[in-house]
This record gives sequence, structure tokens and C-alpha cells, in this order.
Amino acid sequence: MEIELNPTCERLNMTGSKKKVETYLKKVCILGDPQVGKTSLIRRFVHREFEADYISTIGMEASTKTVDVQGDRSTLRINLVIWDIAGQDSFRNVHASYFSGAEGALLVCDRTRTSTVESLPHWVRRFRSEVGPRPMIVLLNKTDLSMDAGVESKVEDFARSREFEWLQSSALTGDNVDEAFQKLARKLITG
Ligand SMILES: Nc1nc2c(ncn2[C@@H]2O[C@H](COP(=O)(O)OP(=O)(O)O)[C@@H](O)[C@H]2O)c(=O)[nH]1
Ligand SMILES: [Mg+2]
Repeated sequence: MEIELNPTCERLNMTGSKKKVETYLKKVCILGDPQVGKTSLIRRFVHREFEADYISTIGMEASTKTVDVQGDRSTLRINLVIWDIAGQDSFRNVHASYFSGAEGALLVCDRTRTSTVESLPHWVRRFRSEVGPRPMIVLLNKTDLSMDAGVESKVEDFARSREFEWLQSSALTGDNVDEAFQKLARKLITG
């Protein structure tokens, strides 16, 4: 499959080998209500671990991880800079600098709490008011726990209405965690 490059991509370097490697640096945000599992998803993806008693994030924190996306003639190496926000913050009081320069986002909600799905539109509005339209992937997290009635159809309706892809994930088991970041990384490059 041929990958069409988004013309706004900044190419940092290119090394010549059998298959070219093109490297990109991309900031992404992880959005969603407190306690949905944002910090846990990042820890699982970046550090391959889950800690049940992980303390709420204080302030903002960035982690980095490299994701390779394979095209026909080249490997696109994407250095994701993943920003995390304070656990207690709502979309109302997250500082603008958290969003600044972000090229995409994971929107996270919690399958045990329908209210976390209902606030996704607010997160989208806030994010877009800072950085404009950008690729987003929706994650309905905590697949290892039992689901609130009606949660799944709510997420599905929301995702369909915005034309967002959505996945169910678990930071505890690792289910779909790599897939979510991989999908987002691919969207950052291919649009
Ligand atoms: N069972 C289960 N618990 C999770 C999962 N993801 C996060 N948690 C727990 O949910 C709570 C909130 O997680 P945290 O990552 O701090 O959420 P954040 O406020 O969105 O950053 C913590 O007790 C986590 O251990 C998951 O996929 N499954
Ligand atoms: Mg957190």
C-alpha cells in the first residue's frame, strides 16, 4: 500500500538503506475526564506496565515513544510526544499550552461511567478551539470491567457522527493500547 504524505509534515531526516526511513516529530494529547485511564494508557504504551495505585498526574507531563508505520517504499518513523494532563482537570480549566502545537488526540472514556462519554463533545470543542480540526481516535477504556448499560451505543453514535474511529481498550490487560496509538500515528501522517 502506498502512503500519501500529508504536505504539512515536517521531515527531520532520511537515511538511505533498502527501505527509506523518514522521521517525524508529532505532539499528541490524551483527553478525557478524570479517572478514565489516560495516564494508565500512556504508562502501558510507553513503559509496558500498569500500576493500580498510580497517583493522579500533577500538572502536565510528556512521554515519548517511536512508532513505525510501513509504507511501500519507506518506513515512516514517528516520534510521538504524548502529553498527559492533571487527573483533576476538566475541559474547562486545562491550560491552553497543553493543547498548543498538538497534531492529534486520543479521546478516552470509561465503559463503567456513561458520563465520561457525554463529556467527549466538550473535549473535542476545547481541543479544536485551541488547535483546529485534527485527527482523533476514541477509546472506550477498561474492557476488563463490566459495562454500564448503553455506553457502547453512545460511543458508537458519537464516533459515527464525527467520523472518528473508535476502539475498546484496557490499560490493565493492554488490549488495543498499541493499536490505538498506532492508528493515531498513522492518521497524523496520512490525514
Ligand atoms: N480495571 C481497569 N482499571 C483501569 C484501567 N485504566 C485505568 N484504570 C484505573 O482507573 C483509575 C484511573 O486511572 P488513571 O490512569 O489515573 O486515569 P486518568 O485520571 O484518566 O489519568 C486508576 O485506579 C487505574 O488503575 C483499565 O483499563 N482497567
Ligand atoms: Mg492522569
